[in-house]
Amino acid sequence: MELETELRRAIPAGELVVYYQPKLDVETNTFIGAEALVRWQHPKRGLLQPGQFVPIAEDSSLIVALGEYVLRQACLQARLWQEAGLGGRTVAVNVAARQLRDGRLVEAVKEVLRDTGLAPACLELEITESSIMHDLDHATALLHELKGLGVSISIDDFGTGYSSLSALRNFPADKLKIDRSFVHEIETVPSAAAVALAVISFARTLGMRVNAEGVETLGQAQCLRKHHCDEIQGFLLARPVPSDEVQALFRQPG
Ligand code: G
Ligand code: G
Ligand code: MN
Ligand code: NA
Repeated sequence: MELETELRRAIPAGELVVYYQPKLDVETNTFIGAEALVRWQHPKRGLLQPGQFVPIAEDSSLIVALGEYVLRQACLQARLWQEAGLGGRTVAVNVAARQLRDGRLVEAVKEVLRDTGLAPACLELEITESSIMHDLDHATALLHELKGLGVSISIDDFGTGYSSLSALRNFPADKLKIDRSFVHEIETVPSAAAVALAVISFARTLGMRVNAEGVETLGQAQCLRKHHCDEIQGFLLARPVPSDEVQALFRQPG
C-alpha cells in the first residue's frame, strides 16, 4: 500500500509515537524542556523516522492531522511532567508550513491548551524561517495571535531561510534556533562560525533567546558556551528518547 494511504489510517489508529529531545540551559546546566519529534511505529516496517514519512505528510493535508496529533500528545506529556514535580519544563512542537496556511492552527492550540490544562507558557511552537518568509505578512499576523494565547515562538533552522533582518525586527518571536548545518561546522569552517556568532548577537540585540541544535561534540558546546548561546540541543547531550526516558533525564544534571 502507498505510504500516504497507510499514514492516513495510522494517525487515528494511534501508531504515531512522540519522542522528546531535551534542551540544556547553558548557564544553569539544566534541562529546561524538550522538543517533540514524531516517530511511526509501523506494524510491518518497524519504527520509522520522521524523514521517512513527514515529507510525505507535508506534501498532502495529512501534515495538519499529524501536527495536531503531536501537539496534543506533547501537551499531555508536559502536563504529566508538571504533575511529576518537573514544573516549568517546556515542550516544543514543530509547526509545518502548511499548518501556517491552513487556518486552524490558532483554534487547535487553544483547544489543546484548554483540554490538557497546560500552562501556555510551557508550550513552545517551532516554525521554520523559510515557512515564515514564504508569506511574511500572514505569518506575522498569525504569530501575533498565537503569542496572544501566551505560548512562545521559536524560529527553527535559522540562517537558512534568507530572512531580511529588518523583517525580523518586528517579528513576534522569542527565540532563534541556529540551524545545525552551522553548528556542525562551527569549529572547522570560519564562515559557518561567523553565521552562528552573528545569529547569537542578532538574537541578543533583539532581546530573543538563542538555541543551537545538532550539537554533537564537546568542542562545539564549549564554543557556543564561550559565545553566550542560551541553550543547546543535540546528540552530545541526548538523542530524542521516549517520554519515560526524558523524564529521567530531566531529573539529572546535564
Ligand atoms: O528525526 P529526523 O532528523 O529524521 O527528522 C526529520 C524532520 O522531521 C525534521 O526536520 C523534523 O523537524 C521533522 N519533524 C519531526 N517531528 C515533527 C512533527 O511533529 N511535525 C513536523 N512538522 N515536523 C516534524
Ligand atoms: O528540523 P528539526 O530541528 O525539527 O529537526 C530535528 C531533528 O534533528 C530530529 O529528527 C533529530 O533526530 C535530529 N537531531 C537532533 N540532534 C541532532 C544532532 O546532534 N545531530 C544530528 N545530525 N541530528 C540531530
Ligand atoms: Mn525543530
Ligand atoms: Na531545526
